[in-house]
Amino acid sequence: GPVLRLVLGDQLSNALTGLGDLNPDHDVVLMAEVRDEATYVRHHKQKIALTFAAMRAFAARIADRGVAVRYVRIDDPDNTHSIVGELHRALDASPFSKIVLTECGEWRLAQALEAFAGVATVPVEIREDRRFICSRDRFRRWATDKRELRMEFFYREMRRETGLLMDGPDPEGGRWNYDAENRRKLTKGLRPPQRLRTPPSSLTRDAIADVARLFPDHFRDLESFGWPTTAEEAETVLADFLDRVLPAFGDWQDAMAEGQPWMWHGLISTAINLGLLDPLDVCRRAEAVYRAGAAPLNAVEGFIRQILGWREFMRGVYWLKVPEYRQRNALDADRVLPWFYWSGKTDMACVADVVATSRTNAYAHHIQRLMVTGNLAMMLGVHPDAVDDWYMTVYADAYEWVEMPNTRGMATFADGGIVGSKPYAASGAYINRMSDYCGACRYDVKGKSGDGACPFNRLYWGFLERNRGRLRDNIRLAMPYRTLDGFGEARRADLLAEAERTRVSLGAIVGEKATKGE
Ligand code: DLZ
Repeated sequence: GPVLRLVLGDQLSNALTGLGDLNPDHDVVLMAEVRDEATYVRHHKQKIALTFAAMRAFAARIADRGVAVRYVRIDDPDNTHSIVGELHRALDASPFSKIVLTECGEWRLAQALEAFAGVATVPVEIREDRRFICSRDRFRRWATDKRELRMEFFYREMRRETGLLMDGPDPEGGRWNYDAENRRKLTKGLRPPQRLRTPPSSLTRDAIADVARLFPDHFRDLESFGWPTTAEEAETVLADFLDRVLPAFGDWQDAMAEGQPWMWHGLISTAINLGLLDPLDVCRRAEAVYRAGAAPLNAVEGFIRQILGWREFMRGVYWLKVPEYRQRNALDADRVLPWFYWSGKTDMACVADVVATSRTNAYAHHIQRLMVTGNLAMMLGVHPDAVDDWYMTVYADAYEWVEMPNTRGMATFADGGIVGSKPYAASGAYINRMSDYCGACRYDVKGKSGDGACPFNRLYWGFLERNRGRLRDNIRLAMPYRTLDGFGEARRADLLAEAERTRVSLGAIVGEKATKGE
């Protein structure tokens, strides 16, 4: 009999397992734009417009191939505005012998879909999402006998399994990791290449107009929308990156520059996360550029590590640890998120620039997210729920499975050391080394204390002192704690007080857990 097949907004791939044995003669594909998904956080308007535009284009594509699509638009008067509600409504409208789902990316919605499967009047089959390189089971098997989960060892396993950048049993070039060659600072006058952004199609312009009309209170700007919304558009962005940008990606992977949001980054995370690009294919294509001699190993290895290593590792950790992971607050952080995270109104030049690009582009690159906003939130002691809410809100590529291990794990150490082996706390010296932000900043990056000194410096030692009981035994922090111990008790008390004054003056006070975007 006819099968109803649900395709979610981030499952826009022809190779989706749930579409595998689709019978175009009588099956129906259900896609639904619903308020539950569009408002469970106050997503950046670009994220909603991107999702709706990509969903509509995907639906039109499969309808062209003769597949019946039940497409529920956001302004449909009968819309129940939840995925489960739309499944029920589809079942009421016509008979189906079975429902096929593809396992969903976020625990929140997975719970709802599993509950639905338990009560539905027809059988519900939930299929594995094979768009990832490492299955959840495979990751679980890798993780079982490990005392600690370290990305680097997972990544090597994935390299061996996929054969990516391998030279027989050995890593290409003799080393697994060329990270040390990925830390060049931006030299004066060096400018990143002009980037190819995708001009909105008429379908995308319609979605943008719908979002402007129906989600006026969501976060920030639609004007600069330039994300690919179809597989073809995404392919164009990828091809341009591989051709012109990848060769220098490695060198400046961790560099930051004022007013340069893209640097040499791929700008394909939104497309991969929606299903428009396949991660393994992206890695193989990058490898081919290296094999053709058109990009150096440090660039291609660094790029592949982000996708084959980090992205897969994040997803594996998420599904291994959720839902308990969502409650973790290992450093007992209890402060509100300062308002400048939303407004960008701060004299810290680095933070102002990162918030500005987040507002305008729904994007910031990994070092901006990790070492500026993430590092600051950790040293301020902002409650992890508020930090997660901010990242989920502001970034077009944010899904909880990747956002949470990055934020609660990597950036703020709120997971207590599952993702990273130590907190990535850093003073202004790191930002100064990796960027051009500090030169014109009102704060003095060399200053250690007082109102004119860089707040990252004023927070750093106090952060370690405040968390002495929790972090002192971490061997990777032995050096800084030895330095701190050498300061003596009186100076340590001063540093703690200095950090506390800085937290309060920046607005990180004790209060309600989550603040919401403007
Ligand atoms: C992100 C998103 C948004 C904004 N809207 C929808 C929607 O209206 N319908 C839909 O099916 N999916 C949407 N999504 C993506 C879902 O939130 C995503 O599938 C889940 O979070 C699981 O990863």
